[in-house]
Amino acid sequence: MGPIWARVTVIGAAVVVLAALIALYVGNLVTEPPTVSATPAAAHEVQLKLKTEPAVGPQGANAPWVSYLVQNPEGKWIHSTIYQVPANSLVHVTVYQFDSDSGLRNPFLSQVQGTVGNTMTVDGKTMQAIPPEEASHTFAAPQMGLIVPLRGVPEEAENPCEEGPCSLKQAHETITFTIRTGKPGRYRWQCFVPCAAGFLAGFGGPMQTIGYMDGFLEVV
Ligand SMILES: [Cu+2]
Repeated sequence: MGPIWARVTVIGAAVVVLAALIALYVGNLVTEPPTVSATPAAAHEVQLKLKTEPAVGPQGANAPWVSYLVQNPEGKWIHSTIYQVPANSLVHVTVYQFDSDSGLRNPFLSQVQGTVGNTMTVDGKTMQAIPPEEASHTFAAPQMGLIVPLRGVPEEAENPCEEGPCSLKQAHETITFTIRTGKPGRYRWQCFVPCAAGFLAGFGGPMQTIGYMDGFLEVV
């Protein structure tokens, strides 16, 4: 093989490797976690069980990142933030909150809005708001007018979970609320608490990555 062909071969190989790397990068950007269905409870009613963990651990690609998880109808916890729920139905949501507070910068978001009755329960007690500084995360879907602030586990709590999978035997807050879905569509939801430890202003990394602090409600 002459020197020109050797050069062409090297350049060709380099182009192939580069194209593969670009494909991998774009693939990672557009890859979504699996869609997890809520669990049927009654006619036009489903149960959606979520949890938040201060670090997702081996369940996620970024072990130190704060994350939501969802329980599938078989009772298994899945690292995803894309939930499928039926249209024109009641969705009974339970969130097991294992993370401590980061605080909300906008106190407006510490009021419950858009749930049935505009209330939630926190450890069995009905509430309409929490002190903004006690918020650990929010479950908010602006398109649906939904905001639910999640109270953090107190600093002094015994047996806190530091890395997932967190067990219900560890310190947590239990938050419940019900939402009424309307017409089918893909509704974005997200956390509004700057909870991304170690990122600029707390808004990088898990705060802008589907599968951690952002996701979709697939209303079908
Ligand atoms: Cu958060």
